[in-house]
Amino acid sequence: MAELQTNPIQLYYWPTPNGWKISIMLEECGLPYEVVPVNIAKGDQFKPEFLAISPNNKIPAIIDPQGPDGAPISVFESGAILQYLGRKTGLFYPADERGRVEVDQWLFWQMAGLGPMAGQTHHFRIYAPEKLAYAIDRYTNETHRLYGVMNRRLADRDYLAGDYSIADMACIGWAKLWERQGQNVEEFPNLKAWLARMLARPAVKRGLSVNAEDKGKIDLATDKDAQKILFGQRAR
Ligand SMILES: N[C@@H](CCC(=O)N[C@@H](CS)C(=O)NCC(=O)O)C(=O)O
Repeated sequence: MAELQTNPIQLYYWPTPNGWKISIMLEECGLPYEVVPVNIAKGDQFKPEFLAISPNNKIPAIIDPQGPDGAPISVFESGAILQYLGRKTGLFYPADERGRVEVDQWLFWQMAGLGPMAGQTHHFRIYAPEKLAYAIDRYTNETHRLYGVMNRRLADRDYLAGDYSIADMACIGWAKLWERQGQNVEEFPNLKAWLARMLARPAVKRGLSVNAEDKGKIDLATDKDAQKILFGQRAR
């Protein structure tokens, strides 16, 4: 794939579960890319040049200088980026309709379920200045339910949808943080085995380690300025 992509893809990124989806996919596909760090704790996501490609002020986003018909294209929303890269490369995203629908269901399940719910679980368990029992229970229980869904799905298969796909890639970064979500992976043996399978993949290891050192630059649980930037947002 690298030989077809002569100009690197620009990956607007910070090392978080949503950012990892794309660093993992780019590593799996062997596509050349350059990381553009977007420090979301410092407000880089509100810079006009970033908003021009990611109007929702969130990472990840990409610019592919070799987009459709060879013209540049930018893409935001991690699920849309995964689908775009899957279509572009023909990798990890089946071309046949049945296979594609299978992957789409589990990709959207992650995008609308596991990601947002586990994100709220992190928020109320770790970052919220007040420990609100109702919110903690609500999101911890919902994350538990979602882990159960995934565990059942994986009872008779190695991957969420057909072969290893973008649906699995979307879930890895979230599921690996099960402890922070107040979960016990021992309750979900099929998910545990899947996670071990995913984390053993060299490209997943590389994807998860992209700019890992940046992670340590923010402690969202204590950094009041970062909390204000990330948790107090209103329409601009
Ligand atoms: N639905 C979006 C969610 C992305 C998202 O939540 N990104 C977070 C980091 S994991 C972010 O950039 N937050 C910055 C902000 O909210 O200002 C996607 O999947 O791309």
